[in-house]
Amino acid sequence: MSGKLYPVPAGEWRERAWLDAKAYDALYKRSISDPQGFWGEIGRRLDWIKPYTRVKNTSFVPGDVSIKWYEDGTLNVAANCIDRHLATRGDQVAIIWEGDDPTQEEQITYRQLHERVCKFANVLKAHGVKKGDRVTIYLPMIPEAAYAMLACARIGAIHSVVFGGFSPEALAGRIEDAQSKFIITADEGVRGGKFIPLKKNTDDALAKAGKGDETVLVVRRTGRPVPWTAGRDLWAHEETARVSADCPLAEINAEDALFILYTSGSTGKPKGVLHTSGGYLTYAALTHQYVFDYHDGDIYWCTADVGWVTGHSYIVYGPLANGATTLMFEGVPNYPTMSRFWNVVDKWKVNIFYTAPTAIRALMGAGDDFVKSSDRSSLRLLGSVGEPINPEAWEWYHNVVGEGRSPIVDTWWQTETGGILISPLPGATALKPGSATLPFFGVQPELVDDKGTVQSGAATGNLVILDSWPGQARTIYGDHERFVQTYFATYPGTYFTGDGCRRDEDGYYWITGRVDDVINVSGHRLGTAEVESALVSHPKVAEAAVVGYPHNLKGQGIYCYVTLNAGEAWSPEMVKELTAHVRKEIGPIASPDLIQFAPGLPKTRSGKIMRRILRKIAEDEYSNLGDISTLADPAVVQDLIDNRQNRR
Ligand code: 6R9
Repeated sequence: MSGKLYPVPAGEWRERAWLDAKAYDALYKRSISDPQGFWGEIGRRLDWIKPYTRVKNTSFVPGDVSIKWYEDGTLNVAANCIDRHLATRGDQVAIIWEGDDPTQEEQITYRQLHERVCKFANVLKAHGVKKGDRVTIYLPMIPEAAYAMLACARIGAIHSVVFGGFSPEALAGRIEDAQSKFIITADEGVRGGKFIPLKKNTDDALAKAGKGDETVLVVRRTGRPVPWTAGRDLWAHEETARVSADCPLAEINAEDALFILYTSGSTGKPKGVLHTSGGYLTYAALTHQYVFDYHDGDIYWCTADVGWVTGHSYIVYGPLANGATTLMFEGVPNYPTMSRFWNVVDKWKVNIFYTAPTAIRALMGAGDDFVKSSDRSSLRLLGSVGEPINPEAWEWYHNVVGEGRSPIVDTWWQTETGGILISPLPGATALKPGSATLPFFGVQPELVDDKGTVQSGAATGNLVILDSWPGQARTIYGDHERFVQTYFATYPGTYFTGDGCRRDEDGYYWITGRVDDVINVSGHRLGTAEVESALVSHPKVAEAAVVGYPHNLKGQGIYCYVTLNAGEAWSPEMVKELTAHVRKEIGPIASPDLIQFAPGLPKTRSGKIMRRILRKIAEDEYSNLGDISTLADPAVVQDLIDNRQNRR
C-alpha cells in the first residue's frame, strides 16, 4: 500500500470548495450526535408538498428491522429534479447527450426535460400505469432512459432499470420478480459501433416470462427493422405525439418506493433492492454536492450506465436534484479510439469526471499518448467507484489524466446504500492513493471480526455500519425476510456490507474487497452462485464451482471449475460452448475468464464445497492450502492443482 499523502490543493481550489477539514469535522460530529437535527435541516433542501415533522425512525434490531426517514412528509421526486428549477434555470442544459458516434449529440434544457418527462408520464398513464406499478426499463444510454425514470417518479410508478448488457434470460427473471406489466425498451442499442438487439431481447424475455398482458413501449434509436407484436408493442415517438405535455404531479409519501434495482448477492437469484423517495433523494443530492464539490455552472460527467446504481444516483437523481448539467454518454472508452473519454472532456469542457478503476486500468495500459493528445484543462475533480483502485492506477489517474491538479474522490458505496458512504471531501480530506478515506455525514463505519467483536483503532475486519442514513435501501422487493437475513443477521444490530476493510492509524478506511461469495468483475457485482447455476443449466454439466481471482484489468476474473456428466468428454470446444452458454444465461459481463475441467470438487464429508481451496488454486497460491484433512476425497485437490489454469 502506498503511504503517500496528498494534501488538499491550496489557493483558489481550496477557497472555492464547499467544506474544509474543520467544517467537515464539525458537521460530521453533529450528524452523529444529533441525527434528527442534522437531517431535519438537510431534508429541507428538497421541496416538500407536505413538510415532514418526523425525521429518523430506524431500527437495526433483529426482529424489528425497519428504516423510515421523513415518514410523514410528501413530495414528488421528479418535481424536485425538474419543475422547481424551471423558474431559475429553465434554459440551462440539464442533460448533455454524447452519442456512441462522436458526431451525434443533443443538449436538453430543463424546460425541454420537463416537457418530455411529462409526455412520457402521460403515455404511461394512458396505458394504465398507476402509482405503485412496476415499470421495467431496458434501454441504452439515451436521454429517454432518464425521461422514463423521471416519468415513473412523476406518477409514483416504481421503475426497475435493467442494464442493456443483460441477456433475455436475465431480463425475464427481473420482469417476473417485479411482476411488471409495462416494459420500456429501444429497437436497438449502439455501443462501440455495434448494435445490441434490445427489442428482440425483450421479445425473447417476454416469451419466457410474460403472461401475455404486457405493454412494450419502444424508443426508436437506430431505426432498423425489428420484430413487432401488434396490440402489445407501441412506438414511443407515436405515443408521445398523441399526449399532452401537461402532467400533474402525484403526491408521494417520502417512504413510497421510487425504484427497484436488481443486484447480485452471495446466494440465490439477484435481489430487487428497493429504494424509497424522500430520504434517497436527500442523500443523493447532498452527496453529489459535497463529494464532487459541485457548484452551479459545473459540467459534470459520470461514465456509469443508468443500469447500475451509480447511474441512478449520480447521473440522474443527485445531479438533477441539484440543478446540474449532467453528461450522459452512450459509448465506450475505446471507441473510436482510446482517447474518447478525453475528447469528450475537451468537447464539453467537463469539470468533474467520475469513472471506474477498470476503465482507468484499461486506458493506462493503452499508454499516455492517448491522454496527452487532449487538453483536459477544464478538469477540476476526478472520481472513482465500483471496486478498490490500486495505488498504481490512482497515481496514473492523478498525474497523467489530472496532471496533478485535481483531487481524486475514491467513493465507496453499494446498490444498497443508495449513495456514497465513505469518500474524501475534496476541500477537506488529504488523500491516500487506494483509500476511500473517511465516512460521509451520518455514516458510522465499524470493523468486526468473524465473531462480531468490534476492532478498535488501526485494525482489519468486516465492514459494518452502526446506524441508518437516509439513502439506505428499505427492503428487498417482495422478500423483507431476505433483506433482514442478508444484511442484519450476520452481526446483529448492524448493517453488514459484505466488504472487508482495514482502518489505518489516521482512521482512514481501505476497502479490501468482498468477504462473501460475490465477485467484482470490472466493477460489476456477480454472485458466484449465479454463474454456477448458469453453468449447471447446461445439459452436459453435472456440477460447477465458481470463484474470483485477481485479474490485471478487471480487478477480479471469473474462474470456473466444471464437472461434466458421466460419459461426456472434455475438449477445448467445451470451454467455448460453456462460455457462450453463460453469456446467454446472464450476459457478456458474466463471461468466464478461465474454465477448468474438474473430475471432482473438494468437498467436506457433509458435501459442502470447500471454496477456500478453490480460491487458492485459482490464485495460483496452492502451496499453503491449510487443513484439507476434512475433505471427503483429498486426492481431487492434486488433480486440480496439476491442471490449474492461472499459472504465473
Ligand atoms: C456503487 C457500486 C458494491 C460493491 C461494494 C464493494 C465494491 C464499490 C468501491 C468498492 C472499493 C470503492 N466497491 N466502490 N470497493 N472501493 N470505492 O459499485 O455499487 O454495484 O452494488 O457494488 O462494490 O465491494 O460492496 P454495487
